[in-house]
Amino acid sequence: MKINIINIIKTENLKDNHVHLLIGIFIFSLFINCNNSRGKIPSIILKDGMVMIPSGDFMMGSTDKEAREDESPIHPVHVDAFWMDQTEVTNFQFKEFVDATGYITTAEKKPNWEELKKELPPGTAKPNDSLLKAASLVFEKTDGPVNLNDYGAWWQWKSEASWRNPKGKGSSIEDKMDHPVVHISWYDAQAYAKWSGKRLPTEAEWEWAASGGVNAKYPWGNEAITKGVPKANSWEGSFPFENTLKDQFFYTAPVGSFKPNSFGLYDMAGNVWEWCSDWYDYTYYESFKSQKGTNPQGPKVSYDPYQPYLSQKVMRGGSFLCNDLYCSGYRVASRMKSSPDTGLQHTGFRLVRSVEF
Ligand SMILES: [Ca+2]
Ligand SMILES: [Ca+2]
Repeated sequence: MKINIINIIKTENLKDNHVHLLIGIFIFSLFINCNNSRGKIPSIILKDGMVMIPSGDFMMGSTDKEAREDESPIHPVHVDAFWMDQTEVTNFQFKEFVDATGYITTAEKKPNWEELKKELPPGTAKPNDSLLKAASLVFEKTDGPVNLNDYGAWWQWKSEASWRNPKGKGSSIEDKMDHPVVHISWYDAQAYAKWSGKRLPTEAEWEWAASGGVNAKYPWGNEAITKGVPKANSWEGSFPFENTLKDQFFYTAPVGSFKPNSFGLYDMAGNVWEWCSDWYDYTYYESFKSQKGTNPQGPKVSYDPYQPYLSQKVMRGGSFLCNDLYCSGYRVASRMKSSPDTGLQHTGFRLVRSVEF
C-alpha cells in the first residue's frame, strides 16, 4: 500500500518539483530424464501440492547483459532441501484462508498517514484524503509508448481493488479461482503462511528452486522468451501499450498453464511476482565476496539507494507485465523489491516448508 500511495504522492509532488515503488496420504513420483550441466535431475516427489526441492550448491546472481548491479557479485550458495508449493497460491486457496479466519488484506484497509509518512522524505505533504482510501494499483495499458520510468502512466489507483476485485469495483474472481491470488501484501502472505503452517521462501531458496538445478538463464533453459512456444505468462509486444497475446493471457493465467521447470515447479517465470522472506539490500551480495553463503536469510535491514526512506522485501520471478524490453523479471537471477504493505495486481506468492530429517 505504501508504494502505491508513495507512487501517487510522487506523481503529485513531481508536479510541484518536490519529491521525486505444496505422504500426507501418498507420494506420487514422476521420473524425468533430463541431462543438464549438473547431471541427472532427481525424481520429482510431490506431497500435498508441494514439490521436494533437493539441497544444492549453486552460483547465485548474474552478470549477463540484462543483469542489474544488485545481482553482483555472483557468489557460491548452499541451501538445504525444502518443500515448495508447485504453483502460486490460488484465489481458491486464499478464499479458504479468508473464510476460515475472516482475514482482511492490506489493500482492503484505509492507509494510516502517520505510518505512511515515516517512509517518505521529510516534509512530504499529506496527500488529498481522496487518495487515503482502501484501494490498490490496477494495470491499465496506455495508448502508445511512454517513458518506462513513469510507473504512474500504467498504474491506476482504484478504490475497492483487492484480491476479491482484481480490476477494482465491479470486477470479480468468480471465473478465476484457479488463477494466482493478487493484490497481496507481504503481510498478507505472512498471515496465510502462519495459518497454513508454511513459510515464505528465502531469496536463495527461491533462486535455487527457479533454476531447477540447471545452470541456465531462465527456468526453462536459455532460449529467449520470444522464441519458440510460449514458456511463461509475460507481456508480448511493446510494453505497456501493445500485447500480441502469443501466450493467450493479458492478465493472470490459471496456475500451471505452462511447462514446469526441472524441479516440477510451475510459473517460476511470469504470471505473478512472488514474495520472499528476505529484506531487500541492493548491496547484499557483496557480503559473500569472501565467504560462501549457507542458507542465507537476507540482510537484517533493507537498503536501496534509489528508495532510501523505504524498507522493502524481495520479490522474484516477474509477472504478466514483464518483457525483455522492460524488466525481464523472469530471468532466474532477476531481483525485485517492494514495500511489505504493498499489494499490486501482478503480485502474489507461493510458500515453502522446511524438510525435517
Ligand atoms: Ca501474457
Ligand atoms: Ca510467478
